[in-house]
Amino acid sequence: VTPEPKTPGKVVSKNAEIAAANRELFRSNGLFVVNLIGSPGCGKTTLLEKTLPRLPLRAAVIEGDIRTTFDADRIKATGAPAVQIETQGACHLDAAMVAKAAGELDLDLDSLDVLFIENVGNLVCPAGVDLGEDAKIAIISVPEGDEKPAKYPALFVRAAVVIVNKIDLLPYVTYSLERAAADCRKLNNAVEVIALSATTGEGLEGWLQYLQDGARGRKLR
Ligand SMILES: Nc1nc2c(ncn2[C@@H]2O[C@H](COP(=O)(O)OP(=O)(O)O)[C@@H](O)[C@H]2O)c(=O)[nH]1
Ligand SMILES: [Mg+2]
Repeated sequence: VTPEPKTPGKVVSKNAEIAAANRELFRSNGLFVVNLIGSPGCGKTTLLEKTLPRLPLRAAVIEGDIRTTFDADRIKATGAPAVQIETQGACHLDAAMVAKAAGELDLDLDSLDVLFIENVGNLVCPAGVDLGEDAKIAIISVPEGDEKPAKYPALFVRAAVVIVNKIDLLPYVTYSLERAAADCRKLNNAVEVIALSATTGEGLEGWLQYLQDGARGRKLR
C-alpha cells in the first residue's frame, strides 16, 4: 500500500490535535499559558527576566530558539524553571515541541500558576500555529518602527495583548505610539495595548495585572 502523501492540511490538523491535548493538560492543571511572539531582539527574554521576580505567582518558561540554550540559561538565573527547545532551523514552535518540553516541567496544580512560552524570534511564522496556549502576546519594540502591525497583520489579528517595548528609546527614535496602537485596534478591536520598557520597568504594572487576572481566571475554573 502506498502511504498517503503528507499534505499541508494533515500537518495542520495533526498540530491542532496535539495543541488540543496541550490545552487540556494546561487547563486540568489550572495553568494560564501565554505564547510570546515577536521579532528577534524585540525584548522577549528581557521582559521575562523583569517579569518573573515581580510576578506574585509561580511561573515557568519554555524557551524556543533555532539554536543555543542562552535564553533558558538567562531565565534559570532568575530562579524560575526553564526548558529550552532548539528547533534546529524551524522558524516557529509547534504543539509537539511544546508537549515534549512541558513533560520536563512540574505542571502540577500545586506547583505552577503561569507558563510562559517564548516562541522563536519571528513576527510572522509563529502567528498561525496553535500551541495550546490561552493567549498570544505580540511584542513589538520602538526601534522596529511603528508601521509593523499594519505590515505584518497575521499576528496582530490573533493577539490578546500587544506589548510595545523599549519606550525608554522614544526620545531617540521616530515612533508614534498612537499610530501603532490605532493600527493594532483596526486589526483587532478587542486587543489590549501595553507600552512599557523591560529595561527600566516603566509601564510593567499593566502587564503584571494582565497575568494575574488571567491566572485567577484559570484557578476559578
Ligand atoms: N533600551 C532598551 N533595550 C531593551 C529593552 N528590552 C530589551 N532590550 C535590549 O534588546 C536586546 C534584545 O533583547 P532580548 O530580550 O534578548 O530580545 P529577544 O530576542 O526578543 O528575546 C538586548 O540588548 C536587550 O538589552 C528595553 O525596554 N529598552
Ligand atoms: Mg529571547
